[in-house]
Amino acid sequence: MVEDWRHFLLPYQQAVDELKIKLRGMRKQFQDLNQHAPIEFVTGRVKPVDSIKEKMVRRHIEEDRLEQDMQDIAGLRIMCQFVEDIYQVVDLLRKRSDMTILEERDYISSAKPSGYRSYHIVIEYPVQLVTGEKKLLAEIQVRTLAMNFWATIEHSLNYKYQGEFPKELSARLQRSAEAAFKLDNEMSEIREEIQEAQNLFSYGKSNAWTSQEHSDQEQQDDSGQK
Ligand code: 0O2
Ligand code: 0O2
Repeated sequence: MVEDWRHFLLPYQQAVDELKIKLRGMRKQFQDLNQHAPIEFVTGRVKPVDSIKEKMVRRHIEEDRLEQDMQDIAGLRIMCQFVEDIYQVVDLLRKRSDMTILEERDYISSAKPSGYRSYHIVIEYPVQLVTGEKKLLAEIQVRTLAMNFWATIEHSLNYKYQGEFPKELSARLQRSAEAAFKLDNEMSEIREEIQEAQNLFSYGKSNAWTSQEHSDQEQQDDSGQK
């Protein structure tokens, strides 16, 4: 029996916090190199206790097998602009020495029956505790903004219908999943053009910063003279 959930989940919270910083750091490094960042934004959460308990019942997971059999107690989500970015992010994760990839599930090339698309990676991640190192499992979901939009909507509808969607709604969700995927493919087609525009935009922004800093400097110099 897990007597103290707060104590049990503390290492998972540490893993989520650390991984959020590391993954957000990857985005910053691309920006620093003036390169297109394959990561748009990162979220993360520790699965709420009620959801853990519900999944244990649904998946017939015994409490003493929880750490091994529930892979998404620590969950990270990486949102990307383009489908190509997803595979770049996955490649980058494969090369990291601070985590070990145990499983990969590609629901992009083959969507789930619901229409859900995402790339799932299960990692083993070591957290350093005062009692020593603890290796735990975490799930990283990598998806485009369009895939995320669809999954978020479908997830909230799931709360209402408990997965038992009326036929018509289920068909609409599948059609909208296909529409989202079509949008992703269209965006991929014009990816280079979009990225050129984004580079120009960020160049403009960095110039604005330079002139702002320059004008701040000028003001300081001015006030220094006075
Ligand atoms: P709902 O109802 O779940 O959609 P920070 O800036 O890091 O302090 P941030 O980014 O505002 O905080 O939030 P955080 O904690 O990073 O992200 C929390 C949101 O991400 C939650 O949504 C989670 O649902 C969602 N999330 C991220 N990763 C996962 C995952 O792997 N699985 C699931 N199910 N959800 C995930 P909300 O806002 O709580 O609302
Ligand atoms: P939550 O709310 O994220 O905690 P599963 O059978 O789905 O429980 P499995 O097959 O071991 O788990 O892993 P899978 O399918 O690779 O990943 C499960 C997670 O992917 C889910 O977690 C969801 O976050 C997401 N997911 C999978 N299928 C769908 C779907 O059809 N719609 C949406 N919106 N999300 C999906 P949980 O634990 O089910 O929920």
